[in-house]
Amino acid sequence: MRAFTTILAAAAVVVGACGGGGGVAAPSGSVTITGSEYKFSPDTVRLKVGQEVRMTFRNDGAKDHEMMIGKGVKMTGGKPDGYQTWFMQGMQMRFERDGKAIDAMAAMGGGMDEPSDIGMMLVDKGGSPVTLVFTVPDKVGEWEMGCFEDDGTHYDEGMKGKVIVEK
Ligand SMILES: [Cu+2]
Repeated sequence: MRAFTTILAAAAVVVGACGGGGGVAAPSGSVTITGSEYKFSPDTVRLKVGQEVRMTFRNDGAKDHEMMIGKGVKMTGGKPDGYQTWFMQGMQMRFERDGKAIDAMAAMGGGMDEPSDIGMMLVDKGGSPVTLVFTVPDKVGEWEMGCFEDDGTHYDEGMKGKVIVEK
């Protein structure tokens, strides 16, 4: 049943307008991704290399949710616990909440043992959305977005999606 539902919900969002070719920087765009039990909406986002993106994560659910992008799920004690490779790692990025700049640790809710530059956005239930502003790096391919809250049970319940990076 879950697989069927996911297929129906798999409408891709393309951030911004069509990019120009040949070395022209892609136009900027913005996308809002909503988390709830246990899915992302939209569950597929397309980004263009070089595009400046404002990616907002909003929590419409009754639980705390997070959004991070990576590849290769890392297992800790038999439970999904983040990614082995992080899409955002090493990038210049900035976070905003309620129209104000916040630091990466605040965007992660603090107290995390992950590096602070993985682009994680954690929004507690009822919390204000977090916006991540970044320029899409030259990391073409299919990446995954996921939520690993509650010992990875959100991920196991299907709280994941695709981030497709194109030239
Ligand atoms: Cu979640």
